[in-house]
Amino acid sequence: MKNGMKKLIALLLVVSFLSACGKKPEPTAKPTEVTETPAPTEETTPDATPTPTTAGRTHSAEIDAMTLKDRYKDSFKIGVALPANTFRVSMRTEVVKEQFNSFTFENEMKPDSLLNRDATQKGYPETNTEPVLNFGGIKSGLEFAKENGLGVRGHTLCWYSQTPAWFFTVDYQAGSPLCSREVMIARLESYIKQVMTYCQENYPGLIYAWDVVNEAVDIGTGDENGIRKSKNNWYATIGPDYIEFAFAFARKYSDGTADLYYNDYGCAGKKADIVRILAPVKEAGNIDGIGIQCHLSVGDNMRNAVYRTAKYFTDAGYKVQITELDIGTSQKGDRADLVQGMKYKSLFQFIEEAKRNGEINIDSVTVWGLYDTISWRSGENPLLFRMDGGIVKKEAWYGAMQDPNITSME
Ligand code: 9MR
Repeated sequence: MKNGMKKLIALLLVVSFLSACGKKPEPTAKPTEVTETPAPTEETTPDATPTPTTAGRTHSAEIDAMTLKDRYKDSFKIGVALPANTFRVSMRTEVVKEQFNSFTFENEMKPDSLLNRDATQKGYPETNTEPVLNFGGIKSGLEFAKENGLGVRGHTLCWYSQTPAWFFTVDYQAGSPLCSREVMIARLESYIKQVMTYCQENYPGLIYAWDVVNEAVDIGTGDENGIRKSKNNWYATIGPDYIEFAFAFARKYSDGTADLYYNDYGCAGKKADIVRILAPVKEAGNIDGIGIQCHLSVGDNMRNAVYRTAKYFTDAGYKVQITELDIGTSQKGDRADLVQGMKYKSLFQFIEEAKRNGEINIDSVTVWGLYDTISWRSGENPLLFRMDGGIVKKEAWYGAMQDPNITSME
């Protein structure tokens, strides 16, 4: 078969696959970007020293020998979300140490993990504005980071989700009435003070960014200003200015070694609202950056979802980080892997180039999980590695490395 014909057939296969792709709804983080049928825009460059991958494709031995953190060392940190049990599994820690220089606790640093319910309830009323916390669940991860030179993203101090209902009631008992605005402001201050102080005193300089407030913008079902109301006990007790209080307390107790972030999903569709809602926080000097989560799908346009959004926030005077990257696909098999790799390549190309040009002020990119079967979206295989006898690189990893054998998508 002639080369031109081969390319045409490959192109048709990719296009037909993509048009067959459906998008699954995500529980808390829905991609809102426009879905389009992307077409390859680059020529495939054959490599002189190819090595086989699990998909039977070939990749450059030079790229195989590199790691993500080294590839991007002059541009941004490369992070990964990890459950704390990772630190007991050497197969996982080896890959983490090799490829990444930052991590985020997937769940263990959230209020429902750090709050000690029994001690807080037993201590009431003395604990009324001083809840008791337990840091046992984050110790091994913080030690791992310290020993191996990784930075940590602190996720997350104030969120409507994964914060127990009992924390908001008058006597810390589930089912009791909600406490007053004044008491809840005091509890928020105490919580933020305790978490930041523990980390700063025991692991100085280790945490380089805090997600102070997570997912507070809800266009559609939020209040008249677009602030999340539904199932949001922070809003129910304090009111919409809980966002301002959280950032003010974070600034107050910060030793200055970490940037303070607002973090959200679907940023492409609500970027103007986010900037509008954060304006008073910025005015007060209490925020440094905006985290663009990036729970995406192969049908999303990376230019819109990532580049334009990051540029918008940069232009509004914020630093940006990609905080929870994953790109799901509803398809399985080698072709699906390849298409996903192309999407990862587009995303990394856009942001590396925009960083180089000074268009976006980004210093960290975090993927939301190490390998597919332990992802929160495991049904959509959204990550860079898969478990296959060991932790194996996918086309997605080669795409993230901008392997010339993978074509970019937009
Ligand atoms: O990945 C996390 C998953 O293990 C939890 O069950 C889930 C519960 O809310 O939270 C996931 O992480 C979320 C993150 O903290 C904030 N943005 C959306 C993420 C995916 O839901």
